Amino acid sequence: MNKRIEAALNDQVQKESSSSQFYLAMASWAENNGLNGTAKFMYQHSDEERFHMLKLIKFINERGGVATVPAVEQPPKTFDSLERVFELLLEHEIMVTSSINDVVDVCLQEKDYSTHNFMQWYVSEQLEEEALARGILDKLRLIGGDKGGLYLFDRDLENQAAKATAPGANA
Ligand code: OFO
Repeated sequence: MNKRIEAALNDQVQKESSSSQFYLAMASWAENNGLNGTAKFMYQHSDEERFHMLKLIKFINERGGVATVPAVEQPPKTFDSLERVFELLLEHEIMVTSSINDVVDVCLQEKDYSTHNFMQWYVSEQLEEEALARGILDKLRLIGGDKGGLYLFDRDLENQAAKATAPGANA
């Protein structure tokens, strides 16, 4: 495998791993703050990020490169509010999108069209994740400080997480 491509993919492995840790910290915070639906949603999101990392590791190794398993990063222990959690999630996804774009750029520079093709899955995934985070944040801003609204919001996220894990659903 081309060394620049290998380095770019390994850098992405680290980003996905840190996303997984970040969302795990959010899940744990939500669980400790009575937001069980949000916690389920975040635990699931954390698992998805681990899957994104594994997919990259396997791709690198299958193509003759060497995947580097990154050190586990310490995410924040606490968050100021639920709105802040989703703001951070959106900011993080925007950063990940830009990093995916950088990998795609290296693929084009190195004329590695098969890795470019592989990366298209991540490009689409980022579009979905950013749209999801923006949608959730919009809802939270509408709710403001309304406790009843917040209760329904949390239940909504629980249903969303349950749907995503239902047999036949795309996790
Ligand atoms: Fe891996 O998609 Fe979010 O970060």
